Amino acid sequence: MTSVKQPLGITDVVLRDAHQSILATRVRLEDMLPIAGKLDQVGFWSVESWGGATFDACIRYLGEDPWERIRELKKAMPNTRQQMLLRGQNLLGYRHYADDVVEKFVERAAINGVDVFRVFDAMNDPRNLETALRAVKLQGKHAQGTISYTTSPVHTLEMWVDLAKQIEDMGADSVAIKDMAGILTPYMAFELVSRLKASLSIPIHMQCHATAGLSTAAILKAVEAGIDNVDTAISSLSMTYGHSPTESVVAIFQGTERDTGLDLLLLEEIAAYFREVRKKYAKFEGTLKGVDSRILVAQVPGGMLTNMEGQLKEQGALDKFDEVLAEIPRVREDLGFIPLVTPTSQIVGTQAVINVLTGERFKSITKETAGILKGEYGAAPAPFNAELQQRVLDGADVITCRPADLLQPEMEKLTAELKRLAQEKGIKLAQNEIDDVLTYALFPQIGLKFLENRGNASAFEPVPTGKDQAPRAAGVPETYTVEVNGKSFVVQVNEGGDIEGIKPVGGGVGVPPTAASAP
Ligand code: PYR
Repeated sequence: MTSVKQPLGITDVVLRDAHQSILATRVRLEDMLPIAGKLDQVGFWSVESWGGATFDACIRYLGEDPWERIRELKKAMPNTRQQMLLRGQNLLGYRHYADDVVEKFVERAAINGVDVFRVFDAMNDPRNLETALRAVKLQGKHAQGTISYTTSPVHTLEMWVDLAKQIEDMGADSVAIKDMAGILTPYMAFELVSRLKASLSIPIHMQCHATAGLSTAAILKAVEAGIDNVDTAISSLSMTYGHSPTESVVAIFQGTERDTGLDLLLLEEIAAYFREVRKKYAKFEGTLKGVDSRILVAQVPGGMLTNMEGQLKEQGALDKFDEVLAEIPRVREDLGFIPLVTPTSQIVGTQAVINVLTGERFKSITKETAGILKGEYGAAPAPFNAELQQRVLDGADVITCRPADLLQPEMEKLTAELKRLAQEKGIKLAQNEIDDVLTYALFPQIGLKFLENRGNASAFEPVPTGKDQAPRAAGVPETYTVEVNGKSFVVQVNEGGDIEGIKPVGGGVGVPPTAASAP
């Protein structure tokens, strides 16, 4: 152990990254508020409750106003820092926005309730963090700059330390190591944290995904190296695509000099609550049961594997999965060994699928892949494939400045545009119109659709009940109730689709089991 003696700080991510990773970002505010009071009593360093994909999911699927969500959560947890994940100049979207949008977004997020901003860039280009970090400092909130951890022949400990120092020099209050693929090995975590602690004077935070089975061991070694805070998720919404369980990490350090001081009994009450909530969202569960060891070889985030499986299934090309898996690292190399995290994970994954399905590498190049090669997303850790770059540039100059320097201010134009559209379409804007303008700025199409339908639940996904398409355990027969000539019968159908039995309802047979009883 090093000389760091203060309790290990815990950021619980149950309200954001845990359900983003495990339940397709579908958990609704109505399932968060009943437990917020207990979460507020725990004494977490922070609770991650906003940002990442939740904003998009709120307006696209849930019909929930994301601004309302953070206001309500802040109100319900007055004693706990509310934390968000911000994609640097990409904010919560998939392209770079002008600086005035970034500044206004951070200001409104802070006013609505965000206390800690974890800011990352998918290229690890520190210039893409500058505006957001400065805006957070201006609001007097905690600015956490991020290293998006990855491995490649060009990534060295020196490179990470250098990036972290640049982040510190920008005025960040702390640095986070973000291990989105879950590939940070425990001994590398020890080395990395030791070097960062020796070189930086601001606190170090770490987030590891559990997908490859390394996360809890990485936390242990990071703590031995003196890390200040780590992310975990309440046990009933942890592991697989998510994170190490909060209670396990609390138990590991109980009685040591890094004891978190958190109450396991209180945490168990919270875990029991989310155990039930999880059942309601069962239809959004991924297929992974334990550990996905393919990640250790392919070095890609687990979520990306499931997305690709889906894409290939839709194309009737699931048999090409291994080829795509082999193609991803090659595309990544052509694109300068960029980390794989939103939006680069989607860009590289889609290009790899296209390369395999067309039978010729880069026969067709997506607009986004071309954008990376043109420098629209910033600098990569290594040079791009020169031949490919020349092809997409077609005589134009590559962008070498901070990409957002080329973007004109957008807020004024977007505000006028939304006001005109609101009048035309009869949209009632929020009391703080600027929040609606930002929703529209980030997502012009689905944002506008959301504003048009706000308050009309039928325009969005129905609230899950847990009884809808819940996955059925192997070997458990499905039951249906059918009516024949005014009489109800329970019909049991086995996995092969054959009828196993028919019983009349009533007459001592009992109420038929529902799909919710299947685990
Ligand atoms: C996001 O950008 O949504 C991540 O969770 C990385």
